[in-house]
Amino acid sequence: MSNQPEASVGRRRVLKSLALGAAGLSLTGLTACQDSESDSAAAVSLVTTLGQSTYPFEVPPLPYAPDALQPAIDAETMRLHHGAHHQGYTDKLNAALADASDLHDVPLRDLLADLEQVPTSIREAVRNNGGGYYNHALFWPSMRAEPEGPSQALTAVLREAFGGVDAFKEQFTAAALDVFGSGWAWLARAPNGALRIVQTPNQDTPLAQGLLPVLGIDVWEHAYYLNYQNRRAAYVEAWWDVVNWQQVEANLPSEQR
Ligand code: MN3
Repeated sequence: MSNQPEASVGRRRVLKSLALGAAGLSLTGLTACQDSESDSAAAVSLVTTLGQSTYPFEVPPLPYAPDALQPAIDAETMRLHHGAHHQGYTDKLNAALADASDLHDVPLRDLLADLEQVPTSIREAVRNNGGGYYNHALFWPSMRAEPEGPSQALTAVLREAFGGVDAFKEQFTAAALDVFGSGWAWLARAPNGALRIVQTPNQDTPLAQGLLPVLGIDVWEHAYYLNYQNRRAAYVEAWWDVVNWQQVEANLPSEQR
């Protein structure tokens, strides 16, 4: 999982067990998927790679053109959301951490999973802007133009956990519409491997709940207001058309794939 030095073994052990402690779901058909030529076979778990990133943080480039997800997400929203909002969280996160040199080598996932280690003077800034940085870095690659549907393997995972792909989408959509004010809805994974649908307010992350994110939708108004105004339901419905299911599958730990 990590090439970091042994400096924070205790915390790392906790997080490692969080990442690797699956065993909950026994899943069929997943091995075959790993040998296929599909996108998911080549995709890397962003949950792993992003979580290991350290200060200073940089906004990852959009993995597609700003207009690529039209009509679900318009180009202007994408430019503002990525270029202004995500950049803003990133700049403020870096500013908050600039003088906290003892945190510069702490992986982002560890910071967000254990905010108690962050000095109180910058804790809220790290919580809000670190979460904003992390959540959006997961969000962009979780979408793509003309996506393929879920693989047979992922379909089996979602059937076992939620009763089927459609049932999962219904439950996830309900959670997204039920977020009061600004926040996110997530498919996330518990330490025992169980998959859950959860909500986070503002820019809080599933990491702070002891969960690993798999798929999230941003339901802040800045994610949809230009195109959909207050019609969050229309945005969520259109968003399903651009979900990158191969990235979703890649974000599951390897023992679930
Ligand atoms: Mn946003």
